[in-house]
Amino acid sequence: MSMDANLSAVLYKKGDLRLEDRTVPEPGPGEVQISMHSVGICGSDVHYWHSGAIGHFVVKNPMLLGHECSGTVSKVGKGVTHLREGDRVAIEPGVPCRKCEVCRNGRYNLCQDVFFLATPPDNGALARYHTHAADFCYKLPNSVSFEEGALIEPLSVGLHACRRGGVTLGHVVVVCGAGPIGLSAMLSAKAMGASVVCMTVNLDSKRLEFAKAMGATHTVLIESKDVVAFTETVINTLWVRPDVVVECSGAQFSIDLAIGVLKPGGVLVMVGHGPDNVSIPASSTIAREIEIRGSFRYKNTWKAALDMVASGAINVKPMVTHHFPLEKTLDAFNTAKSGAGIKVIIDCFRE
Ligand code: NAD
Ligand code: 572
Ligand code: ZN
Repeated sequence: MSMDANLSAVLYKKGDLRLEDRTVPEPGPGEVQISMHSVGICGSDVHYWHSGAIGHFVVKNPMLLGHECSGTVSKVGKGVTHLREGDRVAIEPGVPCRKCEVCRNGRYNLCQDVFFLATPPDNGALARYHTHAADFCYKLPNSVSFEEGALIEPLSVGLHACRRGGVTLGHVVVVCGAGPIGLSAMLSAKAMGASVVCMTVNLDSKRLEFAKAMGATHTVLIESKDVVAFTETVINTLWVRPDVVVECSGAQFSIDLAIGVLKPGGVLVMVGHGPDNVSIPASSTIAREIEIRGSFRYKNTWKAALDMVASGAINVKPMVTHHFPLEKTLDAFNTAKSGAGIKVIIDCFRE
């Protein structure tokens, strides 16, 4: 074996991301070994790298990063029947316990005993090889690239959020935030039948141009701090109040805006993770029976998301703005942190 048989991107502590060779993992029963191909960098990877923690998840021991990924099955563990060597797969990063009440009731994304890639203390998959529960690996249709396979993960966040919001035919939807998650929510809402999808973003007009090019029907740039005036701007842009707002920025301004613009009985889906305590305009929420729903990761989205991408109903490709080889992981992370693009992909295969 060469010196970099399993080159891996390991976060030792805040600001200390290293490339090192690790033992190639062998698949246990029910697992597959995957020769990794594409790994997208998520905001959370950058956050762990730069801050060493997100909320109470603290990097205490060296941890591999990366949870948006795809690759090729290189070995099959005992008992695996639906995959074979050579299959191209997209990986669902969270493997729940399968036994607790929420798992048994089908809301496995809420399992408290989940293994989740690149969430301390669980290692991620930014390496040449990774082993994973085979039933959380999904065969890529021939027409779906590895790159698209990795993007199924952020797309799933948007798809789950729209499902949580009950987005359906003819709905008017506002998505706040035009990063990969907001764009995924916009693409999902359109594919689920929303007739109008408006995106808002703070100051960054480039991101709105991007959103428009990817299919947002309307875009509104937040330039003022006056939420009441801005609420009017959004309603005047749409001519109606939205049925659903999918909040993908985590900003207080955006939550105030969401509740201000929604139609009576409308639904606010909270996806963005900002300050831990945000305030809610109480009277407006109570008197207009606004429903506020949390949205956490995803469940049962991979098959639908892959079908949507394979059929062309959803096009995630424009989101990818940069590629780096695994050896250039630090450059990739610096680019992601700079905000220069939308989605940075690391190619883990050897040239
Ligand atoms: P991102 O930082 O790339 O995008 C956020 C966007 O929001 C940026 O474009 C920013 O300009 C914009 N923004 C900032 N303030 C705003 C405001 N007041 N109004 C509107 N837009 C504003 O991040 P991302 O990768 O797209 O993720 C978005 C959020 O979703 C993050 O908070 C992330 O932690 C969260 N997230 C949640 C889940 C979940 O399961 N709930 C999963 C993945 C990501
Ligand atoms: O793609 C999964 C994902 N989830 C994010 C952020 C980025 N990517 N979430 C926001 C933070 N929460 S958390 O529970 N956490 C740190 C584990 O606060 C998870 C969901
Ligand atoms: Zn993520």
